[in-house]
Amino acid sequence: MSSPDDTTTQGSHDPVESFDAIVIGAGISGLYQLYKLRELGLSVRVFEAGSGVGGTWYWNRYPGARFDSESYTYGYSFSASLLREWDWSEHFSAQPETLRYLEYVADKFDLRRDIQFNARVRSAHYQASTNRWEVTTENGTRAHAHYLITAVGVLSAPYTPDIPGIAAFQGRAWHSSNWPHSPVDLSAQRVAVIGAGATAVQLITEVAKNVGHLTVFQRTANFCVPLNNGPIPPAEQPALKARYDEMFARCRETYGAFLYDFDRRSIFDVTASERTEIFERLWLEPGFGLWLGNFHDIMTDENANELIAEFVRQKIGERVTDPEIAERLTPRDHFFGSKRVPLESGYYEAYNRPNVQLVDLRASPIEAITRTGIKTSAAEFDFDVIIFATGFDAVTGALTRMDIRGEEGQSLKEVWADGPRTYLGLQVVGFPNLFTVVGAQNAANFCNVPRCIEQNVEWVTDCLRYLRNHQLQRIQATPEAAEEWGLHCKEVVANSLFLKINSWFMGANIPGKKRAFLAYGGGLPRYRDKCEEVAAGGYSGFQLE
Ligand code: NA7
Repeated sequence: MSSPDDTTTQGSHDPVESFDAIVIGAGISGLYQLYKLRELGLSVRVFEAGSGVGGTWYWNRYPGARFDSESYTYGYSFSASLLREWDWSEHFSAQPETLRYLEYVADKFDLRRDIQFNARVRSAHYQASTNRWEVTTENGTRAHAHYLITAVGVLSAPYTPDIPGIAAFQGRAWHSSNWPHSPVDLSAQRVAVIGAGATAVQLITEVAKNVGHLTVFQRTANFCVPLNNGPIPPAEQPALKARYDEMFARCRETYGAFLYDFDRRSIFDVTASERTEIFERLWLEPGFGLWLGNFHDIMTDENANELIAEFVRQKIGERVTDPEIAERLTPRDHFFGSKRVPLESGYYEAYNRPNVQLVDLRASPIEAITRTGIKTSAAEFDFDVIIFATGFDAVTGALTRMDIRGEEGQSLKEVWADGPRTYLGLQVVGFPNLFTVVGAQNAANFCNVPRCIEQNVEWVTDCLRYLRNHQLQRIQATPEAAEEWGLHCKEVVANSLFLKINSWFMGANIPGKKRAFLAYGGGLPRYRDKCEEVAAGGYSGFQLE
C-alpha cells in the first residue's frame, strides 16, 4: 500500500499527493468510510467542500432544520462506546445537536487529520495507464489514488430556479442550504420564502414565530403530517440505550430502515371505521408512521391512496382558520406519499398568523425578481430577504456537477444524460475502482439514510478487502450486470404511484433532467440481500483484474 508521504511532483511545481483511496465528502457516509478504510490499513484523503464535517448537517442550518427520523435510529450503530456516550435530547433532534454529534464522532475517532476542508472537488479522472484516479479541487490541490469513493449525499447540490432578474435583487437572498453561519435577525424584516417542500415546511414554521412579515410562494401544496416530537428526559436514556440492539435489528428488517413498516394488509381488508381508527392512531404517532407504516397499497393503488389523502386533507382543513387559505394548502394534484412527505410541528397554524401570507403560484406565477422584491402575474411584493427553499438536483446532481471521467475519458454527466445507469447503485460501467456510496439506484436514497450508509460503506470496505486479499487491482461493473440491475430497479417500482407524479425522486424538479426513478425502490432488506449475494458470489457482475 502507498502512503500519503508518497508525494510526487508532476508538471511544474504542483505537488501531487498519493493515497490508496480518496473519499469525496465528510458527511455521515464520508466519515464512516474514512473510519473503515483506516481499519483496513489504507491511506486515505477526504476532500470536503465545507469548512467542517457534517455534510447535510453542516450546510442545512436554517431555523427548524431537524431529523424526520428518530434520533436513536439515525446515529451510527457501529460503535458501542459511541452509543453509550451520546445522549439524544429529543426524539427528533435539531440540526445544531446533529452537527455537534458528527463533530463529536470526528473527534472521538480522530478523523479530521485525514480530511482536507474547504476543498471542493472539481474533477476526478481515471488514468488507465496507471490505474489511478486523479483528483483536482477548486483551490488547486491535486492528488491521486487507487480507489475513488464518492460520499456526496443525496441532497447536496442546491437548486435555485433561473428566474428572470434574479441578480437584480438589492436585498439579501440565499438558498435554504446556504443559510448564513452568523445569526440572522428577521424580526423586523419582510421575508419571502419560495417553495413548500420538506425544507420550507420546517423553516416557515420557525421563521413565522419571529418575523416582521412573511410571504410564502407556493407552487404545489404538500401533504404534511405531524412529527410529534418531544424531549427525551435524562431518566429515560438508560432504558432507551438498552434497546439499541433491538432497534437496529428492527431497522434491518423494514423497507425504509425505520422502526415501523408497511402494513401487509390491503387498506380494503378492514372496515371504514377500523381504517379511520388506524389513521387516527398513526396521525398521533411520531415520525413517518402515517406514510411508511400505513397499508402497503396506498403506494400502488390510486383508490387506496385517495382514502389516506382525503384523511390528511380534512386534517389540514381543521387546522387553518381561513377556509380559502386552507384550500390553497390542500393538495389535490398528486398522491399522498408519492412525493416526500414533509413532517411538521405547527406548520399549518403558521398561516393563522396575521403577518404570514400565502401566494398561490398556480394562480399567479412568478414573472420576475425585481430590485426590490418579487413580481407575480397578479402583484408586486417588496422584500428585505428572499429565501429559496427550492430543493436540490437530487441524487445525481452532486456527482454530475463534478467533472468525473472514466477509462475512455467519457464524462459521467454524459453517460447519465438519459438517466443514471449503475450496478447496485455503487458502480458505473467504464469507471473502474470508483464507488458511489449512496449513489443513484441505491436503497440509500429512499431510506433512513445512515442505516443504508452503514450497509453501503461496509460493503465497499469488504470489497476492497477482498480485492487486496486476492491481489486484484481493478474492479469494474460489467455492462450486462448493470443492464440487469437497471431492469430490476425499474421492475421494483413498476406499480408505484411514484412514477405517476413529478418529484425529485423522479428528477422531475430540475428543468431538462431526464425523468427516471433515481433511487432503488425495493427497500433495504431486498437491496442488502442483492449486495450480499453479489459479494458471496466473488463479486459476480464485476470484472476483476
Ligand atoms: P423539494 O422537496 O424539492 O421542494 C422544493 C420546493 O421548491 C417545492 O415546493 C417546489 O415546488 C418549489 N420550487 C422549485 N422550483 C420552483 C420555482 N421555480 N418556482 C416556485 N417554486 C419552486 O426540496 P426541499 O429542500 O424542500 O426538500 C428536499 C429534501 O430534503 C426532502 O425531500 C427531505 O428529504 C429533505 P413544486 O413542488 O416543484 O411545485
